Amino acid sequence: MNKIILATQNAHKLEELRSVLPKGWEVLTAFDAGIRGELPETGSTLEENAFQKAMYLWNHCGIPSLADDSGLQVAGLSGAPGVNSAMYAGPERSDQANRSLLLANLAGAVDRAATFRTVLAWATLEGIQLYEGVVHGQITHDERGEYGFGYDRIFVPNEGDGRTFAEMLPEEKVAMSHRSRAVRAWLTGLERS
Ligand code: ITT
Repeated sequence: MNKIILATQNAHKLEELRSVLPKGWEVLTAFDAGIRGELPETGSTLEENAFQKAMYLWNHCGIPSLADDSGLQVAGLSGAPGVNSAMYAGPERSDQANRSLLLANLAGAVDRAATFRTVLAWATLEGIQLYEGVVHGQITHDERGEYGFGYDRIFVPNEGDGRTFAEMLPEEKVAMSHRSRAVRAWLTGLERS
C-alpha cells in the first residue's frame, strides 16, 4: 500500500485532495505524522512555498510528502492576491475579509479575469517534483453560493455554466478545479516514473 503525507493544514484543501487520491492509499496529515505548529511557508512564489512544505515533512518524517500551494491571480489587480491569497486582508486569514477586500479593490473594473493556480510539490527519496493545475475564470460582483471555501463564492470558471465554484457540488468543482488538475498531472508523473 502507498503511504503518503499531505503537507497542508487547511481542512478544505485536505478534503478536496483526499477526494481525488487513489483509493486504498494510506494518507496521513502532518498532524497524524506528529508535526505540531505551522509548516514553513516563507517563499515569494507558489513553487517555493510548496517546495518548502513538502521538503519539511520529508526531512522530518521520511515518508513521501505532497504539498499544495494555491492562489488566485486577478488580472485587473496585477496578479494579486496570488501567493498572498490566504492573508490578503491580514494575518487573521479570514476568507470573508479576503473576499470583501478583493471585491472592493475590483469595484467598477470591467476586466474581471482571474486564474486559480495550484502547485503541488512531491518529495520522495528521489528528490522533489513540481506539478501545476490552473483554471481560468471571472470574478463576480457579489458573493454567490455556500459550498467550498476561500474565494469560491466570487469565482466563476469560464468552462462552467455561470455558477461560482461555491454554487457547485463538491464533485462538480473537483471536475474542473486547479487542484484536481494538478493532482492529475502528479498521478500521470507517478505512472511514468
Ligand atoms: P496550507 O499552507 O496549510 O496548505 P493555506 O490555507 O495557507 O494552507 P494556501 O496558502 O495554498 O493554503 O492557500 C491560499 C489561500 O487561497 C487559501 O487560504 C484560500 O483562501 C485560497 N484558496 C486556495 N485554494 C482555493 C480553492 O480551491 N478555492 C477557493 N480558494 C482557495
